[in-house]
Amino acid sequence: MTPNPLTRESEARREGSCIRVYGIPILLTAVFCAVGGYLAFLSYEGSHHEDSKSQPIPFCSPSLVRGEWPTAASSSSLSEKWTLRNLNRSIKVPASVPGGVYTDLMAADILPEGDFYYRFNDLNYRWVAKEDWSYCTTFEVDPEMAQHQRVVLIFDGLDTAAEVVVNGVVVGETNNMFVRYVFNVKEHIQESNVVDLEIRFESPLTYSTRAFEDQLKDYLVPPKCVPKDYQGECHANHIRKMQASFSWDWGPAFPNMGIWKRWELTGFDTLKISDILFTATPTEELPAKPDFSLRPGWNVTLEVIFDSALESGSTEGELEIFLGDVFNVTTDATIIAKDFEASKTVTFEIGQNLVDMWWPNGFGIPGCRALYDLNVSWKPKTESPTSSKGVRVGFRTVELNQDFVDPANETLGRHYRVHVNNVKMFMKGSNWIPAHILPEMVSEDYTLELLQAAQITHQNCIRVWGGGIYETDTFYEIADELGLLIWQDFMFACSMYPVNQPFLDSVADEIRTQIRRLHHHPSILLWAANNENEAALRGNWYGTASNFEKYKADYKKLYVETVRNVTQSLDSSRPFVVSSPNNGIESEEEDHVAKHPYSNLYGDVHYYNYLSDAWDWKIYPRTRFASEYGFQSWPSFRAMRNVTTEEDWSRTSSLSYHRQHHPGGQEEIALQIGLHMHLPPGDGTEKTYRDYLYLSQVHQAVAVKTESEFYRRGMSSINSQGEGYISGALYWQTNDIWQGPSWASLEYGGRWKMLHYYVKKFFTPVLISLYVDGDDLEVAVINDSYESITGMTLSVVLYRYDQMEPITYFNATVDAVAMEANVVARYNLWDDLKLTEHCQSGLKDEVDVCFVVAGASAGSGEGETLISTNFQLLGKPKDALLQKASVEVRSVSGPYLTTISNDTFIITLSSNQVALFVWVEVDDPGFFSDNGFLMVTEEVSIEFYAEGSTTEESLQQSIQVTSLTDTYMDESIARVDREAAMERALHPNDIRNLIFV
Ligand code: BMA
Repeated sequence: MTPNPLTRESEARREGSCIRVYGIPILLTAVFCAVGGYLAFLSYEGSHHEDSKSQPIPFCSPSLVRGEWPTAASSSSLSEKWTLRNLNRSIKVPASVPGGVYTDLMAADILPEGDFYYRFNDLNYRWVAKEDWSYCTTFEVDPEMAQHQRVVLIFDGLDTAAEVVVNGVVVGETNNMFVRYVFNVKEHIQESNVVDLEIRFESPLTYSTRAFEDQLKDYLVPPKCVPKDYQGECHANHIRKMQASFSWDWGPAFPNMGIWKRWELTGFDTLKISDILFTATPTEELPAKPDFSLRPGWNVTLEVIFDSALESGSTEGELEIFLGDVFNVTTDATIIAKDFEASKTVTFEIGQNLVDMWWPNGFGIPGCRALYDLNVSWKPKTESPTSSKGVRVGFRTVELNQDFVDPANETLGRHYRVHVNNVKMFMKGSNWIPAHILPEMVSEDYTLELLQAAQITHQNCIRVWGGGIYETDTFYEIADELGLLIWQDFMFACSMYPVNQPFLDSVADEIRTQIRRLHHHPSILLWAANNENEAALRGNWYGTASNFEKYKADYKKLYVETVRNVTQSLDSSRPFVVSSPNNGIESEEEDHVAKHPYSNLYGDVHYYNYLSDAWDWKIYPRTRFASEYGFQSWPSFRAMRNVTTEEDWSRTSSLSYHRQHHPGGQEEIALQIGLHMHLPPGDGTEKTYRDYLYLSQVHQAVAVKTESEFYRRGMSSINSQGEGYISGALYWQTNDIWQGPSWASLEYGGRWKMLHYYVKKFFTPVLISLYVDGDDLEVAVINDSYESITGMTLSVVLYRYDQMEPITYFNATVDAVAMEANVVARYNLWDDLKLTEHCQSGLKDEVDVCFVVAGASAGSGEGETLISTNFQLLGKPKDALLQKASVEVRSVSGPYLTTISNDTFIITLSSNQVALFVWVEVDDPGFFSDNGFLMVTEEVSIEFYAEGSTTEESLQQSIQVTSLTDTYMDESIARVDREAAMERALHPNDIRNLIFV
């Protein structure tokens, strides 16, 4: 029988997630060695019981308990009540701390139009950001508090421009959301043990406008404003605040204010540990091929940072250090303070065979991420209280290798390749933006859900992009646990920035705060000073060319002399790059503003091209590292209907244009849909609106698949110009900030877009990738693991769109060579696949009659394992000989227990025709084993992993299935015909018309 790779894939995937006896999945207990409470909901491929039996995990650290670490020698117990009021006191409501103005006003029913994201509420609620707001509380402190040598108010984060007032006296001012502020309040506490604390926030719009105007008296620091499509606010670059809070091309403006992080009033007499910086260097050279059982020795350097009670001078005591149950030491320490801060460096060696190495996702022992509790206590010689802090650390090295690709010919450029534990690896991942425009709205569970969705889809690297926030501690703890390497931008994006001294000082404080806080996380791969500002300067995005030298000097002052210097003074263990995109060493050699920041031969590239055919691999650059690329789509109808009314349900509605912040975005989506499929009219019916949302996701999924596979295919070779050795593909963007069109693969709320299902397939460790080059269908095998697979069976099957039986197929025996991408088979469309013979239908081109699916498997008989499947359309679906398919739900059964979800359901679909991009949706939160797939058999079963508990009935009630021909207006359109499509109403802005003529 002709093999059917697509059907076999879904069965194989089921095998991977649970074991079945007579079709009933059995609950399997996941074994993790270093997971805290976060991983309760999901486990992943390779983590089930069988694996853990066959691969015991003797070396991993014991399960670690996430806990509250005692942070203060003596702190008041504050159960205070807060009030929020505006300047003229017309509004006075209870407030939450930590929190923000918007959420407090919402909780107090002051925002009557409902949800922040409902329809035009971003505009309706803008008034909030234009006012000044005060947070006030009154509380009593223990009279003993005032007896301490030093009494301080510590704010981990105030957003943003504020005065801190204690008992009517201003004790400090803030203007940087990312700085930890410490204010001395001893004398105020001494006067009274009843404390009136008030934080007076100035509107960030007022603050940044004033800063912009002050700056303008000297010279303009552009841009003057965001594009008007953003529906945003101007001058975010003049305030150290989440840059996207003034709007971005995927998000709304909610310029928040508030006490957004933890605060405390605390007193102490000697030292209080604030941060622990952790560096581990192996005592032996690590092998270039991974050995997951290797347990080398490590030289450890700890830098313990203290708040000091003394402004200057020395304090005697002991430092006690515990590294899990692996190592402990107590050492006498003399600690010298300066400006009420102190630090102490301690070094020690961990012998061989004591700790496991930390590896990124896809490497290491499955299900095991080796993390260790590190606890440091300060015990002063005097009677004063001790101070302790704990962090969780991992043992690993990171490097960004930039060797010449050919030392004999330096003109061919340099690598830009990540090595972890001396092992080179391909970075597969995406770019993270804030998960909500109001940080206080993001729960730990939601962060976990999003990052798990990245891990499940084989991602090993997430770039925290520079226009958002330095993420929460929880975010990085989860990344440590999931093995997601974090490319950490500093928060500067798409702008020029001021360089007056107070601004630079504040930036230096910011960098210090963040590096001290984040340094110990093994997940953090590198620091990058800004997003796209080298490219902006070189490319004159903001009209800086006429004064280039001035802006360049400013650029260097900020990112090189300030950000880089502070970073490197605190962290020599990680790579630092000045910008992304950037040419790395080459940019440095070109005095930090390279002639060609987008060079394919150096560093990383951001590549966006919305006007060419996005499904054509030939348009993509053979860069060293694609750190940003992508296409927009809309989220699901389920997401949109939560925040819209019927009148908005058209791609041409004012709401659709209001949400589309990317200039020309609507036209670009329409163009790309129109290039490949039939663009539905913007006629205001629910059906055409839903079709449009669906088609935008099909476009995006196939486009990003095409581009990502192209990058992976280029991992191990270069062309004669030196292009190739591609070492990373981080698509833009992981997650959404609200319900609107964006590049995200996960929509707001966590539901997977079609792209996310494709990510799981195109980032699979061993991938077969098909592409057409001239008259040849090429089959490449990409293996980014260190295990070769020899003797795989490759099946390439030719189908016609108008019948389910395959036409012909080819089998070949191929190898997946470790860490290589190779073309393993080539089939001429005419001589081998014989399109002329097999693919005739009236006047249709052969490529519109047939398409190809392929699969590769290893082993045979019972032991056969499916490695990867894929498909390649030869023409455009809009011209294809597709027959109207009725894809129906044959059955829903469950719940079953699997390692992925306690509520797993099996959904069986049937179809009477070949169906493209079969898309299954339910109301219940969760995700499917596969979605957006091609159906070439009459029946296909997939699994649904519910997030909460649900029932067959509930799923059956809401389940909906769409395939491509459902979006065709009537059956006849399946045969068409550009004319008919064009006649349908189009928004005047749709440039797809231009493309067709
Ligand atoms: C890149 C990013 C973001 C932007 C995205 C999509 O430039 O750095 O600034 O949102 O492209 O336009």
